Amino acid sequence: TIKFMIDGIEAEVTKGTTVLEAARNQGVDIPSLCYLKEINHSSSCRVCVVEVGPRLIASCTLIAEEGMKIQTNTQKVRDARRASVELLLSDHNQECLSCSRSGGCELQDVSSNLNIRKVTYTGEKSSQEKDYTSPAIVRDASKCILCGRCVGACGTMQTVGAISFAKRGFDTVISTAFGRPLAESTCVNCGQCIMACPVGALSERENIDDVWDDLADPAKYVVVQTAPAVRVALGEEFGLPVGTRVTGKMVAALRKLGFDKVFDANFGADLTIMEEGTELLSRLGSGENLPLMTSCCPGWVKFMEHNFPDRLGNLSTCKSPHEMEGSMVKSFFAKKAGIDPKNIVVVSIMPCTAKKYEGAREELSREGLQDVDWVLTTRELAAMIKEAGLDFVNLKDEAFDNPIGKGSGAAVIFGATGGVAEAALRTVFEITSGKALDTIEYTAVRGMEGIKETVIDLPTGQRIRTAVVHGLGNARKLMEAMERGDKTYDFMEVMACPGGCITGGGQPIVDAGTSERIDIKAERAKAIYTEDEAQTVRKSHNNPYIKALYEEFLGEPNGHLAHELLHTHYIK
Ligand code: HC1
Ligand code: SF4
Ligand code: SF4
Repeated sequence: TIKFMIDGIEAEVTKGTTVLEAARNQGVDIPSLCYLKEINHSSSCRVCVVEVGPRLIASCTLIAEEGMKIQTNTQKVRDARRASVELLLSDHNQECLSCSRSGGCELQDVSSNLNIRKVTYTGEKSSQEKDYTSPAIVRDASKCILCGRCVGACGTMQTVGAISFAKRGFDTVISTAFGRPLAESTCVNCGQCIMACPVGALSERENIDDVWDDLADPAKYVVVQTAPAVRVALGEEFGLPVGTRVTGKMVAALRKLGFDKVFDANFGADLTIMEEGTELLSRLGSGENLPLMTSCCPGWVKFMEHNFPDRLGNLSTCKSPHEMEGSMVKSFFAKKAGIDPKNIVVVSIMPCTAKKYEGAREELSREGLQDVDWVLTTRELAAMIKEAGLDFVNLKDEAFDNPIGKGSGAAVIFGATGGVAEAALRTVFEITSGKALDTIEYTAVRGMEGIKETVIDLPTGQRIRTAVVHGLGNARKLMEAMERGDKTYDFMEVMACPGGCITGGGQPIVDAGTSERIDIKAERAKAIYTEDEAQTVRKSHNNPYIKALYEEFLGEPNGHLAHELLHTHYIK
């Protein structure tokens, strides 16, 4: 450790700590904008300056040294910070009242905390370009403050690099290669750039009004389903602590919004396990297309299409859970309820922006009908609840509708990295052994390590060498190791977002300061596993409604009808 002085008080920190971190640990809140832990350290905004001797230095890149004397709150420091923020505001589209980030904007917070009351500059503005081409992500350069946080998320963390700095000086913008529309770029729609953006320069393509319109149309039967990860994060939009489970309130709210049926995508997750588990066993048998790679993350699927097209045959042919469920709503349920599938609208509430892209994919439609019609993010659902004036926190818990409303514990853990693998192993092991398992928790695939491995020995003598990876940067590493022949697996779970869907690009946005203090991934994951433990049925194949679906309608897993309705091929 080393000792140094902050505002006349001695601080002891481990060597290598930045002054910004040290001060914050000490309870001194230095404002910042471009700094995002583990993602961006460009010190470009100069809002976090401190005085060291006669000099003003950005504290986010300044490493604390023995005996250093730091002043964080002098007239000179305050003036410099204000000048930096005023400069940003001078070239900022200040339509705050109608901005999607209003109330949750870091630039608003910093300007307000620095008591900035007027911005005198009235000169030329830089790029005002807006890009609405992507079905998932909207870019608005007029709001961009060039902090580079999105570039760090997309380039360094995800290794996609769809957006980066372009041009110079006053003309500098964050853009795609050659300024192409985002829809034509290598962007995989993961939304991690939105999560990193401190302002409203990146946001999801909103479909709230599309859903309100369908709800208001008496000719339409509107069904909603909710992803596993939404229930452990939605509460944050209403001030509840990170990691609060709000499943029952969420269902109650959806019913009050006017949906005709409130189904659970967890049912679809159980169905995926039945299909994908069977697929895994058959590939193990034939030895073809191993490792089997999960295909429920549309960000990962698109990443494969751009970067590893020769490996597309390894992807599971299973549609993702909410797509399987959409397909079941428009076939099995429609038939049972006597409704023409043409009049059914399926809305998915997802923690994810890429699901908007997935929902519109041609491969996920049948006879001219998409399996899923609209995808709303967790944030959009919160906006609808607020618009409807519901007192969310005080809603009484309600239960999902049947026959597509029950999911097992294995289904809910899909929301966290490792969950799909664990759910599959719970089922595959039991199916092959023919007897019930006592230990059903595969802890080796849990947790936040980038790449996790485990080997499962089946009673048949077969082995499943399993890898679990989250975050596309880690996925690329693993793929390259496999291409080199350094690694061999039979089964691979990949989720594009770090931590899995719990930190998907459609989840409540957590500002940079809060994400330093609270381990968001860990808290939401804990809630996911608690939700699993709270279920009486914890294995997909034991879900009574899944059994009934196969008995009454589908026949066998991977059977003829299942193939027609629940599987697809990505062949880009
Ligand atoms: Fe996911 Fe999935 S887990 S992809 O992360 O397989 O979005 O939550 O709904 O479809 O079930 C997302 C979450 C979600 C699907 C499931
Ligand atoms: Fe990059 Fe993901 Fe944003 Fe696309 S959505 S620009 S891939 S971070
Ligand atoms: Fe969407 Fe989940 Fe994939 Fe992220 S990990 S892109 S939230 S499906």
